[in-house]
Formats: sequence, C-alpha cells, structure tokens
Amino acid sequence: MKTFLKFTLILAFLGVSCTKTSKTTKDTAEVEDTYVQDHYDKKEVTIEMRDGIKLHTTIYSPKDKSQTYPILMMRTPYSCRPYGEDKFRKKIGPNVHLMKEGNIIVYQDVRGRWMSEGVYDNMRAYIPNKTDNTQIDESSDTYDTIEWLVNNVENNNGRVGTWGISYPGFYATYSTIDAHPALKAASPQACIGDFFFDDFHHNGAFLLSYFRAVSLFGTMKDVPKDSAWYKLPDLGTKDQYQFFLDAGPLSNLNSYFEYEKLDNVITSKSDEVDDVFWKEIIDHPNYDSVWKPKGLIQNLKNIKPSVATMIVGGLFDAEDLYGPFETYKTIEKYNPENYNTMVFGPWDHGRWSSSDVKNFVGNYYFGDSISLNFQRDVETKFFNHFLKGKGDKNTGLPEAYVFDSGKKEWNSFESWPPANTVKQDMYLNANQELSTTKNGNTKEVFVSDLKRPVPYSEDIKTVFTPRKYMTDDQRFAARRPDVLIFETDVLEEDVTLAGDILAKLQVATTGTDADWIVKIVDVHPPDAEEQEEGMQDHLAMSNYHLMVRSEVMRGRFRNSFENPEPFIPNQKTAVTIKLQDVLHTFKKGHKLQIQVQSTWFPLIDLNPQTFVPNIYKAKEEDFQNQTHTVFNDSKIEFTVLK
Ligand code: PG9
Repeated sequence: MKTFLKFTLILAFLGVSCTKTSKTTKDTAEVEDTYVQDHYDKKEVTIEMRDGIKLHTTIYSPKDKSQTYPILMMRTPYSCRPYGEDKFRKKIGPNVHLMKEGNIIVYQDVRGRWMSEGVYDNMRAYIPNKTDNTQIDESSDTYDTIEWLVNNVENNNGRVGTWGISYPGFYATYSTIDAHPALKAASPQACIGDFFFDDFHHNGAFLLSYFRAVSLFGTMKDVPKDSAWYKLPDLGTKDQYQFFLDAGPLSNLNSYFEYEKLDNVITSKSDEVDDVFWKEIIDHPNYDSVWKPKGLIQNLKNIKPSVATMIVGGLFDAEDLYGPFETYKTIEKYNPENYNTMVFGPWDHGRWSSSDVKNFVGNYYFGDSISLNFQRDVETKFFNHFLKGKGDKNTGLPEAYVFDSGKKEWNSFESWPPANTVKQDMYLNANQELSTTKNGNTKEVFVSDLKRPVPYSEDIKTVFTPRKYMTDDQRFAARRPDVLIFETDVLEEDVTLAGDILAKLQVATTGTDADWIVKIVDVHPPDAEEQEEGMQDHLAMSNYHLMVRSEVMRGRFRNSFENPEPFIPNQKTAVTIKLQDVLHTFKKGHKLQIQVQSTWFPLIDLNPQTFVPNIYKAKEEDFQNQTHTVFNDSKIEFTVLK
C-alpha cells in the first residue's frame, strides 16, 4: 500500500499549550450555593417591544453599588428559571470569573417562550429595512431590550455584551445584526446557523435522533408560562435503534405529535399533527421558502465594526458545527475591519462552559482544565477588554485559537483556515487502500439493507439529542460488510489536517435515491497507551478508531438543496460532501481511515432508496434494499498543514 504523501515535518505553530496542566489544578469554577444571592440583587421585569409584546426579563445586579458595571445578556428559548425575585440561580453569566468580579447579568425569555408574551417562531427570519413597528424579529427585540436596559438599570456603564450557547448562541449572533450602539461585544457559541445544516437536518437528511426534541420547540403556547406546557414523547424504550426501525416510515410517528390534551397550546390545526414545528419539517423536505429565510448566516454581511465578536465551538459538537464555523467565516469575509475571532476546542456541545477538570468527549480524554482555562484566560479576557477595558483590537487574544485534537494541544493562527495549507487528494482504491494515486479502475460494492441499517452508535440509551458518537470508536462499523473502509499504511510521519474536507465521491446505485456518509477515522496503534479512566469497558485505546469528522449527503440533494433529483439506476454519479473543518494531527504510527456507508441509524432517518416527492410521507413499499457502488475515482480532498 502506498503510504500517505511524504510530508515535511509539521512546523510547530506558536502553540500555547494549556492542556498539560498539573492534575492538582484547583477547580476555579466551584462556588458556594448561595454566592449569587449573597452578592447579587434580582429583579424581574417585562420589557415592551415596539409592537407592544412584553418580554420577561430577569436582571441580576451586584449588591456593591460603589461602581458601574457592563450588562451581559443571554436571550433564550430555554427559560430564565427560576422565576420569582426570591429564587436564585447557583451560577450566572458566561463563567464564574465574570460572575465573581461583578457584572449586571440579564436573562430574557425570547418572544413566545416561557414567561414572555407573543408567538414563537423557530429561527425567526430576519426582516431587513423594517418600515413600521409591526415588523419585528430577534434583532429588533434585542435592540428594544438593550435600549430599555441601558436607560433603566442602575449602575450600568452603558456597555452591553451578549453571549449564549446553541439556540441562545443564535440569539447572540442575531444581536449583532442592526445592533444597538451600546452593544460592544458578542460571543455566539455553538450558535445555530441554519436548521437545514445544523441540529434537525444535515444536508437534507433528517436527524431522527432529534425526534424527541421536536415537541420542545413545536408545541406553541398562547399565554406566559412558568412551567413546561409541552411534553417530550416517551418512546417506552431505551433501544431507539429498534424503536425507530420497528416504527417504519416517518408518517407512522405523527401520532406522537397530537396535543389536544395539553393546556394553553396553539395547534397547527392540520389533519396530520398538532405540532407546529413537526408540520414545518414534514411539509418542507427541501431547502425552500420556509427554511431559507430562517438561515441566519446570509444576514452577517453588515456588522458594525463597533461590535466585537468571538465565535466559540466544539470540534466534536454533534448539534451545531456548521453554525459557528459559518458564522465566523461569514463575518470575517464580509466585515474585514471588524474584531472577529474564533475558538474551537476539543469539546462536545457547550462543554467549554463546564467546571470539569478532566475534559473528555465520550470515551476520549483530551486533557485537564481545558474548559476552565478557556473561561479564565480567553472568555473573561474578551468580555472585560470590550466591556470594561480599552475596547480596541489589542486584546492579546489570537485570531483563531484552535485545539489540535490529535496532538492534544492548542494552536494560535493568524487566520482560519491557516494560510499555509495545501490541498491533498487521496483515492478510494481497491484492497481498502487510501492513497494519493488512483490505482487502476476498480469499484467496491455493498448491499444497503434497510432492515439492518448501520448503527451510528453501539450505545443503548434514551437520547434527546445526539452527543457522544462524535468521538466513538468506529470498529463496530468497520467490520460490517455494508461499510467500506479505505486506509493508509501506518504513517511514517505526522500529518496535520487543518481546514475543511471534501469527499468527492463517484458512486452508483441500483435504486433511484441514496444517502452517502463519509467518516474520517484516526486508527490508533495496537500498543496505544491506555487511558487511566473514562473508556467504556468493551473498548480499549489499543487500535481505537477515533472518529475525527463525519457527514452525510442525502443523494437527492447532491446538485441542489432546493431541487432534489433522482439517481439513474446503475449510472456513475458524482456526489460531493463537505465535511466541517478539523485541526487534527494523525501521528506517526497511526493510520488515516475513511469509512463510506449509506445508513447511519437512527442518527438520521432511512432513505427509502427509491426517489419519492417527500421522504416524510414515503410509504412502506418505497423502502427497498439496493446495491451501491463506490468507484475508485472517488477521492477525499484534505486541507493539510504545510
Ligand atoms: N442547538 C441545540 C438544539 C436545538 C434544537 C433542538 C435541540 C437542541 C440547542 O439549542 O441546544
């Protein structure tokens, strides 16, 4: 087997290693349970928006009135709980450092959620050039809220910051659009960019693993509520693979979204389901006039230079990876004068806000105090600079602060992707060979059996949203006949991938539709050092197949997300899949492996492998086993650090 292209030794970047912190690092994130009520006053107000709707807003102000403070705000669909001016959260703000040094911390229930009035709209579309006060969106709601806060909250210093993780991250991004002049800093974290590429869909495939989360967003209420008005479906089993396999076509699941028994609920008034969001999902399988306007990335082309942004993401975030990468890149591209930086660490969804000393993602250990150091040395520094300090671009923080998940160390870059990278193609050859040359004309064939789809995880557990699988060992898949593998020889030198990955497949199917999944796997040596803790009993670091990145393309959308197309049976067809950015060194002694498959269950729903107008309304008979082919002019284009 040819080995990976010989690479010059990877020059060590200005690495600021903070992962080798001593085990005795004091967990600086711990606070006594009464810290907040001992040091903060709490007020609950309703703030009237320009269209008259009132939003519930909770304000924590330092008891020490001897100085002024910035306002740090998070707008959320997940509630300002606990409600009541005599009830306090244990921690407030982005992290304990910012809490302990004193800031005015504000939480707001967004329109239509919890104690706020109005009607909720998932990923409410932005309205540019508003002409009257009836035209509202999350930008105008944020503007009106900041206007009220800076004019009514005592001891504020006139500067406001926004932050949030995931959906709150989406609202933090939104705050930068037509921003209020008092907004000086925003940190969208794991921020949703677009529900067709984050969370509920990946390239048109439905994240069936999100099924139970649908009702949290799709059950609409008509009055302020301080307790949940929605119910999460109880599937009655922990074995979600078997549950969804037995359920068959997605339309068989509609019965879980009938809410006639729930109080204070606005239903979709459809004959199929009551859940407003599920109705949106099943009626709009393509990237159409419902999903497109909701995408926030397109609206990030005119951010005021007065708003500094720091985008934070987890390299192993199963929920929102597209969002933070595209948010950073779009702001960078269209607002070159702005202070806009990014931080991507070895985290799953939102883990950088945890007080964990030992940082794992699933089974895999990345180091100590990674989250704690980020909170202390990066996040706190960012907000203090723009909200209490000089507020110029000299923060001392890097443009791109990215963790190499292979070497397990931080790197600082002056741009992302780094300037000194090259593209490197590797071909999916016969004999499971991944190499820089295409060897002959070969093909690999497998049967995609919809009665025995490839599991996305070996775990049997109730899932609200997927998380752990992003670093799971992939040996269980590699040993199935319907998962193709292609791998290098044992690497003779380190190889660092730094940027996105394009899987340029050449495929065929006996059917007229198919999903294509590509996984990038770091195969560890047989004698890899075992971890002291954290590994599931049935696994070992010896030969661990670490999933570094993965993605699906629902084949019907290969040429257009708006206009799906069938495959012509048995005709060689190009399918290109963009996999989100990585920074990962495949170390000497490891192997780089590619896995290709057509089911990934129940992470995503089953493709019937027969082209139908709408998979959400496909019938039992549409679901047919098919035989798929991957030709060896298929190649993976890597972005490699020189
Ligand atoms: N982005 C995450 C999510 C969105 C929708 C459903 C479930 C999860 C989040 O806000 O955590």
